[in-house]
Amino acid sequence: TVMERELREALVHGRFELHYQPLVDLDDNRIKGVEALVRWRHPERGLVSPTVFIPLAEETGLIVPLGDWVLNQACRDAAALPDDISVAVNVSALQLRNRNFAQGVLMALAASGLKATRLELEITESVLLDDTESNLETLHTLRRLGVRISMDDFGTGYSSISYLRRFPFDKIKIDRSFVRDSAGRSDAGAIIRAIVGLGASLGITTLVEGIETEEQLATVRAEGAQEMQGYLFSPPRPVQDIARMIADAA
Ligand code: G
Ligand code: G
Ligand code: MN
Ligand code: NA
Repeated sequence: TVMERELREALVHGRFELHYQPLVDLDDNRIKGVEALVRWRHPERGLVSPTVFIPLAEETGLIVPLGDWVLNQACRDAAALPDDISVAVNVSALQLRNRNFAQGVLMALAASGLKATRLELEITESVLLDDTESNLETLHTLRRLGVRISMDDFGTGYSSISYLRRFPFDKIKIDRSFVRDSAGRSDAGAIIRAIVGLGASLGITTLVEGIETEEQLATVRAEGAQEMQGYLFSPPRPVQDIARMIADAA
């Protein structure tokens, strides 16, 4: 297709860029880390959202070289941020299934000088659905090296909870649909409270995604979540803007 050809060209010509969204500690409102979110700088269409091209990149296998670029760029950008700021990178199923994935992560860390403990990999349930044993093995290898593993979009799939038994995730990212759907309801927060409790009993940090209002922030704070992410604090921004935000807060 036309878009597939354009994606290949964009890779060759370096037309992707990363924006970063803060992950915020609910105790002190400080930025603990940032999530890398890829955008495509298209010559005619402007900045294209990953929701448009990631599915095609996954179908065509282009996600493997694109994901490798994302990993390397994110590690380089993070290495220039203060030492106590981590960077979270989204990983697709096809990337993890690749035999050389762990090696690629190590190379990105070595090339950038970023400590493994400052890198978080975000995995969705769909990533664990296929080829499970070798995927889990790869994740264990990376975790032994100090890389942290987060379960992204928690609660949107069918088996989120059973995966918590199969792999020792470091963080649960509660999907933003739970916050959205809780607005103005009397049971607001009940599900978030339950997931936070589950995380706590397993020693897993919980972050709530998609915080857009002060009311939602108050709810997740009251329910005991440790971290939040959302437009209320900041949308994804270019790395220079994020670096300035971090410096201004220090
Ligand atoms: O950045 P938001 O702005 O629109 O991202 C939309 C979706 O694209 C999210 O589900 C996000 O996880 C996914 N996404 C963003 N960047 C990457 C990336 O580098 N790799 C993968 N696999 N998915 C990404
Ligand atoms: O990786 P994940 O699927 O969680 O991707 C994060 C997505 O959520 C990105 O598309 C990002 O732009 C989006 N996002 C981040 N904060 C908010 C928010 O407060 N509200 C909404 N609706 N989307 C958000
Ligand atoms: Mn994510
Ligand atoms: Na998510």
